[in-house]
Amino acid sequence: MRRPIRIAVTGAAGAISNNLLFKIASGEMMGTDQPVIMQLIEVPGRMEALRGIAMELEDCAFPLLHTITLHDNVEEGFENIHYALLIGAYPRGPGMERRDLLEMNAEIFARQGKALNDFANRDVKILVVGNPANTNALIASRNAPKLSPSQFTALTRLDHNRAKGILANHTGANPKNISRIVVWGNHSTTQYPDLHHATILDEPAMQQISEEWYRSVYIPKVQQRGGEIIAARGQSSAASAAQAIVDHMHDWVLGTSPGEIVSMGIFSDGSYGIQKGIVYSFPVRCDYGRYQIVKGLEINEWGLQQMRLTEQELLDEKSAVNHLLPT
Ligand code: NAX
Repeated sequence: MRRPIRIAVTGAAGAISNNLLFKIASGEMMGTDQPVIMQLIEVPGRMEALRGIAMELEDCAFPLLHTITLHDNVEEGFENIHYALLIGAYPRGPGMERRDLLEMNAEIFARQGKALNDFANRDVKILVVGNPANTNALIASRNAPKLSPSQFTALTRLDHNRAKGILANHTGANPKNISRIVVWGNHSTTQYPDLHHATILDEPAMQQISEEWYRSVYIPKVQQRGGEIIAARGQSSAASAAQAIVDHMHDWVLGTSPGEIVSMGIFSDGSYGIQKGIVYSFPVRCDYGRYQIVKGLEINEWGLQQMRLTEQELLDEKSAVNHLLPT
């Protein structure tokens, strides 16, 4: 048996975590031969609920669950961790402007960045889920000068999985036969779900759907899926978000399947003309615990416009929090 790895989860008593923690403990994320130590973090007022979840985890008697520790602060919770799943965030309340949400969360993610810098393992891999995820990842990274920006990622795998699921449903294909979907940009309604490189049973996906359906039905549906779920359920996506977190971390750590492309929010290195210094969703492949942007995909003029639109939103988010970023 391998040595246990330490995984911190913030927002550990929330809806996503309620689905996620059991998957992690069962080995679905890091492999069925990898024991885990879970360092679960909540705000002080939710510690009792967190204790309840810890009891449920214990009651599953998962062979891979080595230890659970509970924390009401990130400084203790991030001690010696190898992985950080930053899910807890300040929720958008009625009448709150996007700028207010950005500022409230900037404080949370600045503190978390500093705590990662000071207490986590030097090789820690970080996934930011709490919204606005891309810009929160940027803030955390800027507050962690000892860590490389490449250690910080944001979740756009839910958008990627949605793009695959909705295409599978429309064409009647099995999701396992759909490959090379790309979601570009922000985890928001400006994201660009791109099917121009995608295949269904190794044939180009764009030849199996109409351009009209792609542009006027499919893209808005993927972009607005989060809102559609809130309207139907009265709550935001939780189980599918947990699955996307598992998929993102699994592929980052254990590798993508041969030939496959997945979407990850990562710091732009200037690829495809996207400005450096923002966290943007790119097509990547992972191997040996590292991700690499898939280069050389051909993008048409219309696609480039979509990519620029979502880039602009991220640049605007960045300038809204710029005064809070350390220089
Ligand atoms: P919940 O409100 O159910 O749970 C959030 C939990 O985080 C709460 O228990 C709260 O006490 C805790 N929390 C808040 N601030 C904290 C802090 N500073 N430290 C530790 N814990 C803290 O929300 P849930 O449905 O679990 O969603 C969590 C976040 O994920 C939200 O910001 C949501 O917008 C975001 N999402 C992001 C997605 C993505 O694809 N990037 C998709 C799903 C989800 O909407």
